[in-house]
Amino acid sequence: MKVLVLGGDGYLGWPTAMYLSARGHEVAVLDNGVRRTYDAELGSGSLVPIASMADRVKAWHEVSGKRITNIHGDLMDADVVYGAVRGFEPESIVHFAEQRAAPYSMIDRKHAVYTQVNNVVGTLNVMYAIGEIDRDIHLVKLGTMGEYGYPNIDVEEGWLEVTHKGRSDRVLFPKKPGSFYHLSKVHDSHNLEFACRVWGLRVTDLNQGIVYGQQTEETALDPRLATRLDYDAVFGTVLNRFAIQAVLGLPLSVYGAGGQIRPIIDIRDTVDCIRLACENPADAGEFRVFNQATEAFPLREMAKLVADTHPGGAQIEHVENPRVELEEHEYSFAHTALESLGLVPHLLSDTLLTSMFSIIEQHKDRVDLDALKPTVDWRRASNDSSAKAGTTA
Ligand code: NAD
Ligand code: USQ
Repeated sequence: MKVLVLGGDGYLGWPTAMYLSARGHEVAVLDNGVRRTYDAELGSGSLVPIASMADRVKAWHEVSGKRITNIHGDLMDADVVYGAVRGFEPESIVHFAEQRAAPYSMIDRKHAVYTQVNNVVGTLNVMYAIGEIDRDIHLVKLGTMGEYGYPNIDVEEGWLEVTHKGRSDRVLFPKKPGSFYHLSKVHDSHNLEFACRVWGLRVTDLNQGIVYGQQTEETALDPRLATRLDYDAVFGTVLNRFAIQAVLGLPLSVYGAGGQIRPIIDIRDTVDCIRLACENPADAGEFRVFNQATEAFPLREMAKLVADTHPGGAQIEHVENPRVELEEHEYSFAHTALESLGLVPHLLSDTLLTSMFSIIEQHKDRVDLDALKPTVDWRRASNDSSAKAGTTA
C-alpha cells in the first residue's frame, strides 16, 4: 500500500514511517520542520540527539535497503498538499502534522491562534485535496483522548446512542476538552465527520492517549534513526518526564493532587495501531473513531510506578497545578476496536521503563534543568507576545 505520512519528522511520525516501510508499504513523509523551530523558540530540544530529515531517510535506506520519499512542505499551503497527493498517489494518508502541545497552545493569544489555524486549516487542506483528487484515499487522522475530556459518564469510541424525549439518535460523543490544542482536535473531528457525510470520504479518527517510550524495533537499529524524546514542561509528556526526572535524581513533578486519570499508550503500540488502521480502511462515507489507548492510571500511581521501577528510586513532589483540570475524578473508556483488529498491547508494567532509563542515562547531560519547570499558566489570558515564550506573566 502507498502511505503518505504527514508530520513524518515528529516523535511519532518518523517511527511510524519506518514501521510501515519495514512491513512492505511504500512510504512518503511530508513535514515542514516546524517542530524543530519550536525547540529554538523555547530554548529546549530532544534529550536524544536526532538526525536531520534528509539524513534519516538516507540512513533508513542504508540500514534497511528501503526508500522513504521525503517531501518538505507546509500543510497550510494548499498547493503543497494537492501536489503531494497528486504526485505520490497514496492509498492512505496518516495525518500527524499538527502543533500538539497543550501548554504551547496556552502560552498567549498568538500561540492559541497559531495552534488552531495550523491544525484546523492544515486538516481542511488535506480533506479538500482528498475530496477533489481521489475520495478512495483513506485518511487516518490523529485525534486525542483529551477531546472527550473527563466527563462523569463512560467514554465511548467516538459515538453515543442517545434517547431524548422518546426518540433516539447516534451522535458524536460530547466533548469537554482541556486546552486550545485539544479544542483544535475537536474542530478537526467535526470537520471530518461532515466531509464523510457530504463527500463520502473514508476517515479513521484515532483518539490517542498520552504516548510514552522512545524506542521501536526500527529506531533502535541505528542512532541516526532515533526519534525525539522531549522533557521540557511544554512538549515533554508526563511519563517521559517522570522517567527523565527519576534518572536525574529530581523529584517527579505531579501537578496538583494527582488523582487525574490519564489514558496512555506505548510508542510501540502507536505504530502498530496506525498499521492496523491503514490495512483495515474505513468504508466510504464512514467517520470511524478508535480510542487509541490501552490503559489508564491516576498520575500519582504513574509516579509511584516510575519511582518503584527506577533502580535508584525517586521522590514524588506534588507541585502547584499550572493547568485548570479536575484533580480527582472517575474515568472509564472503551478501547476494543483496535484490539479487535489484532492489537496486542504492551503494558506499562512491561520492561519499557527499564529500557527507557538506560537511554536517558546515556544522554542526561543534555538536559537544561530550567526547561523542566512548568511556566505556562492556564489562568492567564494575555496578548503579550513580548514576554519570552513559555514564561508566566
Ligand atoms: P510532533 O510535534 O513531534 O510531530 C508533529 C510533526 O508535524 C512535526 O514534525 C511538525 O514539524 C509537523 N507539522 C506541524 N505542523 C505542520 C504543518 N503545518 N505542515 C507540515 N508539518 C507540520 O508530535 P507527535 O508527538 O509526533 O504527535 C503527532 C500527532 O499525534 C499529533 O497530531 C498529536 O496531536 C497526536 N498525539 C500525540 C500524542 C503524544 O503523546 N505525543 C498523544 C496523542 C495524540
Ligand atoms: N502533568 C504532571 N506533571 C508533569 C507534566 C504533566 O502532573 O510534569 C499532568 C498534566 O497536568 C496532565 C497530565 O499530566 O494532567 C498529562 O499531561 P501531558 O503534558 O503528559 O499530556 P497532555 O497535555 O494531555 O498532551 C499529551 C500530548 C498531546 C496528546 C495528549 C493525549 O502532548 O499531543 O493529544 O497527550 S490526551 O491527554 O489523552 O489528550
